[in-house]
Amino acid sequence: MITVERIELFLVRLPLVHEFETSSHRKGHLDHILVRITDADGAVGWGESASPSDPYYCGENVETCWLMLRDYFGPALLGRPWETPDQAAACLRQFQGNRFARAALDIACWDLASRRLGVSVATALGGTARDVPAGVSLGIEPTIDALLDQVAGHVGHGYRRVKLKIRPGWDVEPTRRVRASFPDIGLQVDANGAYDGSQPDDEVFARLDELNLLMIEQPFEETDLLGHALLQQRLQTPVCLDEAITTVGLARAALALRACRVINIKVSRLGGLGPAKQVHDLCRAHGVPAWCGGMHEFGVGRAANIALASLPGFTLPSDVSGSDKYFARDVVEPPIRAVAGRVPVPAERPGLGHEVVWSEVADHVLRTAELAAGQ
Ligand code: OSB
Ligand code: MG
Repeated sequence: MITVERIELFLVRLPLVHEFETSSHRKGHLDHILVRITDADGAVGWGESASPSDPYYCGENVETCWLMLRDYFGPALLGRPWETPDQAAACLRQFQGNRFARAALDIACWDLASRRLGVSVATALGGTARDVPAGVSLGIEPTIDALLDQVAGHVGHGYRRVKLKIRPGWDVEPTRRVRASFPDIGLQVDANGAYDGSQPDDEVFARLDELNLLMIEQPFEETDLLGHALLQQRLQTPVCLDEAITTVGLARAALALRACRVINIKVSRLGGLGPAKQVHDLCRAHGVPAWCGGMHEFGVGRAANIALASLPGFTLPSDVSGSDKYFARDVVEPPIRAVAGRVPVPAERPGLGHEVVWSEVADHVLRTAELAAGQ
């Protein structure tokens, strides 16, 4: 049995090497919460909450995550014995929602439990791939030429799949120009819900449908399964859902309603590796292609994404680029890097397979908190 006796929270700020703009906002640095758990034998596990600082992508933000971890999730896990990460997750079952916060502790429990067994998280999950195909997600740029430069840089670096952020007014033309300049890459777009779901006949979609895209991700808002189903009926291009799939039940509903033909599986959005694996298993059982999405994770969360993406149902390239795309310095060693567009899975190393470098955390930490059993 494993009993977590200490939980430390670290709010860490890393600057981005290149500003990132989506349909909703622009950012130059990221504040994520790193979590370190220590059990009664002194074994340690790390997790990350990759919640954005502001509630544009989802209802959570970094302060709600801090509060949930400090006042609810942390105290509910402390001092409660468990054997598997699924049992650890069950300690938080009485609480609703707040999945980005939940994911941090879930990842830390997977890391700690796998380290104790001397296996990697990838192996503990049932992952088999030795490396995973990685794609880059590119933000909205000031000009189409600047976007073309970004695509050229990443394709030159070996990436073979590119995702473009779109919004009304920045959609068909930039996508068409990228397609024309890079006819052979895997290309897809992500709207983060910026279009009006009552208009599935918007001609933008018919025009995007002609550009040989791998998918159109989350065109409408989070809860609009019907709008996505009506759009999917009109398109050859698969609709992919991201924000909409916050639970295993919603994944089941989306597939039953034919609201999408692809699912973006995110550890953070689903509240941990356990539920993310369940959505993976569902997609696999239905023959629905899946891929692993990202939230600009630091090395801890990124390593968890890579472990997940090593499962056999991830048949499309994932948003698991090398962390050098985002950060000059990351918090783990060895650094996470793509080689010829693929990221290696550290399947032979215990736990997440990338060790947290304490000095990097210390150099970038904004705030800490510590919870101990019996306090
Ligand atoms: O919608 O997939 C998204 C980043 C932050 C918030 C939402 C999204 C993204 C990305 C980046 O697209 C994916 C990555 O981590 O590389
Ligand atoms: Mg997305």
